[in-house]
Amino acid sequence: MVNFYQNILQAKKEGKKLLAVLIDPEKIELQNISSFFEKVHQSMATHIFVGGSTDVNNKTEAVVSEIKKATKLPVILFPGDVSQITNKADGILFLSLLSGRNPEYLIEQQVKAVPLLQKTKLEIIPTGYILIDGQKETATQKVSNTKPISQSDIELIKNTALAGEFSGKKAIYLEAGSGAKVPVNATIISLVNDNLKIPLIVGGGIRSKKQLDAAFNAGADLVVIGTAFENDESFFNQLKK
Ligand code: 1GP
Repeated sequence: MVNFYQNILQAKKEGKKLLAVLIDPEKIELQNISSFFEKVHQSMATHIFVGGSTDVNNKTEAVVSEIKKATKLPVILFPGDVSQITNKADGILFLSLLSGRNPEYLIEQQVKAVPLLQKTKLEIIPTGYILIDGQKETATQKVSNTKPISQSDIELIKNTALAGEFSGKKAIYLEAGSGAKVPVNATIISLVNDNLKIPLIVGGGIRSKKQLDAAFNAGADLVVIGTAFENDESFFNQLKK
């Protein structure tokens, strides 16, 4: 069986950068998925993440099934809550919101997920999720009822990431929030990367190749982009292989 986490570790070792396209089931129509993937396949995308803060119409499973028909890229769940778990994907970022102090997203949702996960073969990737201020109140903040860490509180961000690593997380995700005005800045990425041994995922508000390269150059191992692809499919042209 493919071990997606091992592939991420291997890429990190080789300095090969990874790009995940984030698909929010609430924002994509099933009939548009196959044409969307024609563009994805011409781009440098290496992973597909599926998830959103909410999925009121329970579309996740149908969307993942359609994505699996359209691509061989690994499909990893990036769930806002337990309702977004489906065995149709390949793996799951088992997120714990370390920047917040809301037990629901630190441990409650995770406990509720266990009976579901035990019935699946999803590869589980324990991930410390750190919300950072992207100068826009995002859905993640509202739904989780937590405050992001200010980009100026760089020591707190580093210490939170390391607390995640020391407690056994296998990856850290620095998140400015979907549609953030300002992505996580290079100084933060670089400081966290210098201190961390595990892979570093960065996302939120990245809308140009320049911003993508800046995140990679600062030390992100895997960058996640959603909104830029939803709003401007020509963005794929900037990211051609
Ligand atoms: C959100 O990090 C991801 O969880 C992607 O953010 O939609 O702003 O690209 P964008």
